[in-house]
Amino acid sequence: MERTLILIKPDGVKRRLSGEIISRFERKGLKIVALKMLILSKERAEKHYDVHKGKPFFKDLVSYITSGPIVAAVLEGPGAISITRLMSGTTDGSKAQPGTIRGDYSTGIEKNIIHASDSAESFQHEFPIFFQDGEINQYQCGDESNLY
Ligand code: 3AN
Repeated sequence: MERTLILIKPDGVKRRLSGEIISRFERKGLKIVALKMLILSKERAEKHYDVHKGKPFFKDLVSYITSGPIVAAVLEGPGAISITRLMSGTTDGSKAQPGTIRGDYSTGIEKNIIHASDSAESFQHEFPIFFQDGEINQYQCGDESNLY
């Protein structure tokens, strides 16, 4: 089954939106298989965002994502990667569709509430920055035959 990583960024946590965001994904039919709150070190943040190294916003991005607690989760379900991206909305909250997380809760490009892996390759790169393999919980939900 497909898995993806989401991060609720410091603005989302501090605005008390963690429960709301996780709830949206659960109601959609995705399953939480790992979940934690942490403050990211500069080193881990730079690793997570290494594709953006050298871009003008890289330093601010790292300093922002390390500025407070984040919530990291691994979500599982068919199409989990594209579903979480669609539900998150486009990067710039001022342009994201209403009904998406960024469209409903963000007005900017840096404080945009959520990160979601954009591909299976990104998930492979990002997952070990936040979790160990043993932290994945495999279990069945009673409604899976109605969902998949
Ligand atoms: P997404 O999170 O939608 O996949 P990416 O991967 O292009 O977007 O960018 C990663 C993060 O970098 C974004 N979530 C955003 O916080 C920040 N970012 C991207 N582009 C800019 C920009 N032009 N100015 C400031 N921050 C940016």
